[in-house]
Amino acid sequence: MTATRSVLSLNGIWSFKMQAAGDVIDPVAPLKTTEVMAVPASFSDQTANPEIRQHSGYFWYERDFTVPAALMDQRLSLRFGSATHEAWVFVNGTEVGHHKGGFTPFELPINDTVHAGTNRVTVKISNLLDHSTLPVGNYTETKDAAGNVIPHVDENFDFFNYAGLHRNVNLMATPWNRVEDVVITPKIDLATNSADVAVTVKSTAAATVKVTLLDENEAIVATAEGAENTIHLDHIHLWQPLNAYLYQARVELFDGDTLIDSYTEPFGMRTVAIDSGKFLINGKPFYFKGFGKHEDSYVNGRGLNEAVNVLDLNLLKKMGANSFRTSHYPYSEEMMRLCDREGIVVIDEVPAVGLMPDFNFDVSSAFKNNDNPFWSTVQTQAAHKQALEEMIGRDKNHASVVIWSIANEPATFLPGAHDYFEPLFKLARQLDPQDRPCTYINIMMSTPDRDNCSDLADLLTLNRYYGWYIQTGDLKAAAAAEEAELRAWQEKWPDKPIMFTEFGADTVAGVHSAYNEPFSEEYQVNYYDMNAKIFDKIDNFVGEQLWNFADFQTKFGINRVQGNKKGIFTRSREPKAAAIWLSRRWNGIPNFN
Ligand code: BDP
Repeated sequence: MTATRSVLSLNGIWSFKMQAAGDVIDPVAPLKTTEVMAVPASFSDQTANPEIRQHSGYFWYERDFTVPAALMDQRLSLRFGSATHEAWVFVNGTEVGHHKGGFTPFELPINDTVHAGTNRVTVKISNLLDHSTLPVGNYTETKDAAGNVIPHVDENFDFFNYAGLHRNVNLMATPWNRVEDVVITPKIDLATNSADVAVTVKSTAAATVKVTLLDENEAIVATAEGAENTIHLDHIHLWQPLNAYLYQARVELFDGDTLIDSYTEPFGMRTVAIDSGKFLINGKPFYFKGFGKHEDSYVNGRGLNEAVNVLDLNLLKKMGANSFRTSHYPYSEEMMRLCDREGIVVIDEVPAVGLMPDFNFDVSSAFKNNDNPFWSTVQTQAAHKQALEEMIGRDKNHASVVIWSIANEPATFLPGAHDYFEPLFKLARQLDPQDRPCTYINIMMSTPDRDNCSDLADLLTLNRYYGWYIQTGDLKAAAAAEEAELRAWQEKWPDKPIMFTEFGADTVAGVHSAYNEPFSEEYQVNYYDMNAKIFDKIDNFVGEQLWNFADFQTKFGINRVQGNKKGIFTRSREPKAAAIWLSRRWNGIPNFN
């Protein structure tokens, strides 16, 4: 919402219908249903009907909305924070657009289909995934007695395939000639405490562009005119981890003296660099302490839950942590803005998860799997490019984002991985105006001798489960194997920083053991203690992001008891013993060393 823009929320209660086999649904007529669902949220955990929760296929959402007559001469659009995984949108029965990719926003113009007063929006959603989508799902079909196709998706990843209108839905009214994008790239000189801030304004029509930079007290620190500016600032305030400072760029379009459009974008000033095995933020070696997370909470599922976001960051800070990874997809815009504001350091990840032949917990089978033709058969390249464009396009100005993660645990130990990833790294680097480091999150089978892609990444971000999936319960053997591997990586790439982006042990809160038994709270504490002792011995080790912040929901399976229990908090955010142990460790480690 700005002086020239109106945003009206369409959140709330929508009508809902699961499309069962053989159902024909035509959005020309209102949806025939008595079911309702709250938006934003996953539908999955709002229903009491297991058939709806477990259904693979199509779902329909619908509601009425009012367009005030006063807005009718503006450009009207519907904006979805995300619709998971694919959506077709109809207004008063006419299709106004489509978007595929469940974790990034899209906006659809609707002037031709609305009138002042009451209108109807209908959204058809698909939760189907296959070997051409991100995330990657295993798609199969069967037929019912009447010959109708029944699709089935088996997640090729370890989190429940939540779906629905997960983030805010808004009706937006903007001027026809408007600001389309703002790119803010501060070039900072730490020695003189000054910056040249490049501000590029993309607008839909020629207009006089005015840019005003404001400090945190909303005092004007600079003004400029033109669509491309580099504004010099002295005496800058740096955005620091856990000590954020945010400026604002107010961008205005004028026709003569008349204001046509305005938009305000917050931004922070900080540098990110890699040098001799260190990860530097504002020129100083930063140590990542934090988590792999999920957007996952009771009832809301993967839906936006701002109260949970605030609590999670408060718990994170209380523990002495400073960072997290948006495993395994871009999180809500609201969370990204909150991280900017709270000074939380973020590794931003595309939904490229499941890029491996088949997801199972038998690590040893994959070690034998050396000639699997996975990379010559998978068809995700186009979706992967789109996901990078949309994530970096959305998040490029966030000071909190310091690394782009181009995939989680792809099978980089198989031949063909390098050819698949090389163009994606190139694209990410072209897309990012701030030249942030890029990485992929390395799976434990991709050891230094077997991995095919580590030359592409600016740093080594490893997921390792010594003492859990291998050497289960034997922390002594785990420690030896883990240390040997870390030393091998350091020898292979002496100038690349190394961090763990996952390590963890499933732990059922309340289970105790005098014998250090896996699944007990004692084992989780001892597991982290073992890891910490190794980390502290490795020179280029720049961070520990454990798996996972909290217990989270997964698909059904014999390895999961109502979800993944590697949280150091339960799903309702109560601390397990490891949270107390880790908060002692982390509160004793400075953010910079
Ligand atoms: C890794 C995945 C993560 C899983 C975790 C686990 O990156 O999504 O949840 O291991 O097994 O394979 O707990």
